[in-house]
Amino acid sequence: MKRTTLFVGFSLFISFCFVVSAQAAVLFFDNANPAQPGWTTSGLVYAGTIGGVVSPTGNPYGVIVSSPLGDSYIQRVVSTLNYQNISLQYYRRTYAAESVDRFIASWSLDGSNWTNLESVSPTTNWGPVTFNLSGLNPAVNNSSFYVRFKMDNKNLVLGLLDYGLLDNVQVSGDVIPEPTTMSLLGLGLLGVLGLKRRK
Ligand SMILES: [Ca+2]
Ligand SMILES: [Ca+2]
Repeated sequence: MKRTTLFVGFSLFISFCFVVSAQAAVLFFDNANPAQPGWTTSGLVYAGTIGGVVSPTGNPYGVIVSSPLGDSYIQRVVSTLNYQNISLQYYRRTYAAESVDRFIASWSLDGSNWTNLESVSPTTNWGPVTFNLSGLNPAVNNSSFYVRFKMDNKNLVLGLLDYGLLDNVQVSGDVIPEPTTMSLLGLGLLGVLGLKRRK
């Protein structure tokens, strides 16, 4: 009985170590400055400020400027290789947009087919917003998971610009357990079960 308790305790300890080692790691983080490596843009995107708006995480931030003549966006690839339970967080708001306009965040596997994460009306609320992508298979263990942030200018009055403001984009995830770690854990559990059966 005492030995069984000891083994169960040991097994729980191993499981605990395993869980601790699976804590979230930051895979990507920056303030949406298109000059930093990895970002690509379309239209006009710059790192700075607009209209005296201050970011809760500090200036500058990414400013996505769309006009009735064309929308602007900023996008990048994030590698989630060897990671699962992916989550995406960022701060965002709009400036000088009309009620029909939208700030759109989306993901893609190939950079051409996009699925929206959110499409929000003009807002002065920075967030942050967080998307738990643990149920989204394409986001898991993928060397080329795309994210894109776009200001969708739907108001066709010429001369009116819309601004999407974006800051502190962060992708995080948990390390996918090594098969050997899982095997050792499994063997440990089998050992405990075997001991129990022998009693
Ligand atoms: Ca910032
Ligand atoms: Ca507009």
